[in-house]
Amino acid sequence: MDIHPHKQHLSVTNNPLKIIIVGNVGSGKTTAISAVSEVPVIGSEAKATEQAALHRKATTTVAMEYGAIHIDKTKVHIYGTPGQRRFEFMADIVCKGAAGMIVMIDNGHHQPLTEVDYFLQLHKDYLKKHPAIIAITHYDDNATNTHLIEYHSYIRKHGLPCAIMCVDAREKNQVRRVIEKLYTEIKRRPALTAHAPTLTNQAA
Ligand SMILES: Nc1nc2c(ncn2[C@@H]2O[C@H](COP(=O)(O)OP(=O)(O)OP(=O)(O)O)[C@@H](O)[C@H]2O)c(=O)[nH]1
Ligand SMILES: [Mg+2]
Repeated sequence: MDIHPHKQHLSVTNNPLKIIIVGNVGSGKTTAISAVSEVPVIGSEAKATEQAALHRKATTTVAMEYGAIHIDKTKVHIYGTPGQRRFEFMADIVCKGAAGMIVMIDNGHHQPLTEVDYFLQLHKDYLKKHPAIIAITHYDDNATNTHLIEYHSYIRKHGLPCAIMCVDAREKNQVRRVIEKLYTEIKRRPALTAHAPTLTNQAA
């Protein structure tokens, strides 16, 4: 018998949401999920094969990873995707049921705007109906030479309604701020997400 009936009230949550993080190799998708998740992250790291991945680290995501946080009373399931091009066939699979997307871009890449373009093209059908945030990482790196204003000009030129935020994927509070912003965008556009498939799986 439950002698603390109020506990039941506290555990009541809104419908869960799924969001996904896409973006180029080494931008910090795995790091961001590990920094922010309130549950142990389920991952799929393996030795990297593409040269770009080896530039910063020895391992890369080969399937996807899963973490979760709570915002208000909503459980937000976060799915990270592989950045390597050879896994792009998974794009449609990971987008299924997701209410919003974070496109994470490594500003230290030699052509970061081309990377933005690649991911926006890859997910263009999804992005027609769902909100997204472009999260620029590695802004502190010395190699960085593309400035935030250039991302803004690029987005404006292509008529994309995405917010752009700088984030250090290693910093929990910064990652949380990006997810909260996306959450706000999702809540602001209920008509578009209302018909998204119901999320049934709790983990990857
Ligand atoms: N200096 C700096 N390092 C960062 C920043 N964000 C992430 N990193 C580092 O960059 C690396 C990112 O690696 P991952 O998180 O594995 O990148 P990923 O996007 O999951 O890469 P794939 O799975 O290969 O697509 C890690 O070593 C992080 O510590 C940042 O803003 N500045
Ligand atoms: Mg990864």
